[in-house]
Amino acid sequence: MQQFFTNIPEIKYEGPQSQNPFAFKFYDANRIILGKPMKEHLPFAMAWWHNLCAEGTDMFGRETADKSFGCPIGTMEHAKAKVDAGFEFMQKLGIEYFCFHDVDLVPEAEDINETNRRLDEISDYILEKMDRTGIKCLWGTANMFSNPRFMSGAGSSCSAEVYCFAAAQIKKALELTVKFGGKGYVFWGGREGYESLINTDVAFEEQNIARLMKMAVEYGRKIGFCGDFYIEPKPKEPMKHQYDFDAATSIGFLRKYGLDKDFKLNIEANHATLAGHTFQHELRISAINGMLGSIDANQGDLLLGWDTDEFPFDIYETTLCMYEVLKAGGLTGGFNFDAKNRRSSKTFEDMFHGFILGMDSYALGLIKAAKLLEDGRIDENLRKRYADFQSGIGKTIVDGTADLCSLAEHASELGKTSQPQSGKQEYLQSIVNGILFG
Ligand code: XLS
Ligand code: CA
Ligand code: CA
Repeated sequence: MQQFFTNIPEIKYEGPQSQNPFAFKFYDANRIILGKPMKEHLPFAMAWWHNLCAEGTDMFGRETADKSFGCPIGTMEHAKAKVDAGFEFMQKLGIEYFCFHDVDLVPEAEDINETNRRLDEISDYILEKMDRTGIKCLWGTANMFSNPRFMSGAGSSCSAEVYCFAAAQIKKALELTVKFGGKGYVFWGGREGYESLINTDVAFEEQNIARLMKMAVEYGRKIGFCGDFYIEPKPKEPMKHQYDFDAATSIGFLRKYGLDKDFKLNIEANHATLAGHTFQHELRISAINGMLGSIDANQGDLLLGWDTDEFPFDIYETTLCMYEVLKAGGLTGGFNFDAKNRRSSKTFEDMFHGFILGMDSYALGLIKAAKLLEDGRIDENLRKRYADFQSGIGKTIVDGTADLCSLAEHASELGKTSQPQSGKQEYLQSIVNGILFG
């Protein structure tokens, strides 16, 4: 087996003072945080597409990074070299999971039967590597957005033939996910949206997407998939408007079509900010609805209106994310680095720097979030803020014994009310700063 990263050492923890570019400063896999090793709090995954396939192209320019791994791109030889490179990469970083789209693994052929044959061949090869290394699959998905046939959507397409191809890809991707023992299966509806309502039957498209998801659940359960299905919300890009706009919209859709028992959400940081929300908001909305499944751990650029998929480095964000995750009792999924190097970060070393940055940022976020919880002042403030509802008239509202008349009578007895107590936002923000930098 060929090795590709021979000049890069195994990445180990050396502590915050280390200046070694190939060492973790905060990610210490076996350090116990709140009774659990860091690596159990943070099941990290490598995204096949960004790390092994993306070569730095953008709308204005061709490849800057060489991901040929010594083989002609578009061949099965190259597909296998990517597997070798991927497993070597994950092992050097101590990453235990990967995520994939069907067409990340092999070059897509003209005929779907040939693509599927290639997928059988590569998945045997991947399975051998998984057995040998203990590396696991976090989730699989079908790419139903790159092929031109999906220009008007997949489950939302106006063509029944295209709908069949979407179904066929989901079927195969589910089979691969089961073959790899994947924990989850993702639906990211990149083309499930519209450009104009003038030519779009929204009601019909929504129903057809739900039908496809139902078929996926039925087939998945039949072939032994017992993990979670996920919707990954995103408001726009590539479509002007995508149906899975945000967590709240996706939860409403899942409940409307009775899919909420089989589905959870895969929340991506960059998609949250594109929707005009904070990452923390999307996590909280998912968590309070019992739908926080997995996370695509990246970061967007707030000055840009598109999906930049950067490696996360904002410690406020990772801290508040981990605060939500800890409060929710952890994830059933994991933290997939759906992140890519910048176009000018084009070397193999840069690939490692991206993951070291991301893993350290999440490790530091975890350490700080645990401190926020142990400190207790934020939780205490929350308890006090709503204490009005623990006794007296407030309690009758919560326990369901109040009605409009009893409440109106209370208001009338009061005549006028005083203002609610202070929200203390700045004080609480200074606690966060104290914990981050104290
Ligand atoms: C694109 C999405 C995509 C999904 C998987 O914006 O993030 O990469 O995670 O299809
Ligand atoms: Ca994603
Ligand atoms: Ca993204």
